[in-house]
Amino acid sequence: MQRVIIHVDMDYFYAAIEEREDPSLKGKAVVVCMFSNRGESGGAVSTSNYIAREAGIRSAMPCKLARSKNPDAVFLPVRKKFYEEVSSNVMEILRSNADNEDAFEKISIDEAFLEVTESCKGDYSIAEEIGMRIKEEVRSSEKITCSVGIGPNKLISKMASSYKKPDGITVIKPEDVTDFLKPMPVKKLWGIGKVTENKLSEMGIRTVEELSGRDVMELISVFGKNKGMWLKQTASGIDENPVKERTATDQIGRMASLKNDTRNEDTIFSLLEELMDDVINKTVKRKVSFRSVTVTVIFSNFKTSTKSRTLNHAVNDRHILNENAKQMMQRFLEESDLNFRRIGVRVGNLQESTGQRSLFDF
Ligand code: TTP
Ligand code: CA
Repeated sequence: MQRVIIHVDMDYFYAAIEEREDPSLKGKAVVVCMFSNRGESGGAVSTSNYIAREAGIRSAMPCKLARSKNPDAVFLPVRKKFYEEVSSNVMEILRSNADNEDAFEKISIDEAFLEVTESCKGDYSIAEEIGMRIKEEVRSSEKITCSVGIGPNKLISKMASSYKKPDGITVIKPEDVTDFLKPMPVKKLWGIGKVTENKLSEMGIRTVEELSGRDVMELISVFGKNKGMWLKQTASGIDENPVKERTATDQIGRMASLKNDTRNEDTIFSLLEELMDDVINKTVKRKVSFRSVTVTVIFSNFKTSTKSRTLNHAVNDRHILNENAKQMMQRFLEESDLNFRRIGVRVGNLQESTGQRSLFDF
């Protein structure tokens, strides 16, 4: 039987929760801000409601700039812990609508996939009823709205949920996939970033239809084998990845702001050391090894960039973490002349340590 997958994305999530908590915000522009440790003058927009978006306020924009775009907007500080509680209530509702416990995959604080192939026996009208039921359950339990996408795989359901927002539901049956994708600009394809978009544009490819019409060998010659094949498949609406739980505990990370924006290597590396110590201590406490190392930098203009490495095998080794994280941080310093604002390091692909000793044990 062909799979049927639902993707759910909460609408303007943090701001929607704030609206719910304070009915006097209704009808006003609401902006939720991540204020930095430098108080209200710093910080970036986490999200805003749709009224605020009309004024051009967007996620990741400096709060100062947002304020200049709509001085009447209400600015509120992020209450992450609280949103996480709402998120876990929502996730429970979503999980309970999946075929079984394992047919569920949370992908962020406000998004998840669930497979309903068995519950709807491949029938899209039943799948749509499940989608409507989810919307109703979330609305009555949490008093907020979500947008739902339904399709034959994760790629299509994810793109369908953002097709009509807020409070939308979009059903794309297998026979409608091609028409759904064809006119879209390639940047709308899930997984295509700015760099790929630009490269494709240089090749004269702007729409998904244009991309799917290209020979796979041509794409491979530009993007390499894996990416070239992935692009061809994605443009054809093919995605065979299973819906599979990726627990948030699959990663351990820490992030912190530098006291001032800086490019001073000593300052940056000494904060990195501190973060790495914390991370490695947590892995020891949890008795896990890691196979990937990721370093994140948020630059003074709020641009965020990450670099990742996958190791040959899982280790719990402070020196290996040190070496990889420092090399990636060095690359960031070489590649950009912006000041650094915030840095982070995390390890992932965690596995239970099997008792073998690592350098760290000595
Ligand atoms: P999104 O789903 O990207 O955005 P949203 O739910 O606010 O709005 P939409 O209706 O368009 O889906 O992100 C979910 C939450 O994650 C968002 O409410 C706040 C947080 N977030 C940040 O803190 N910083 C960011 O840069 C982004 C994009 C999101
Ligand atoms: Ca959302």
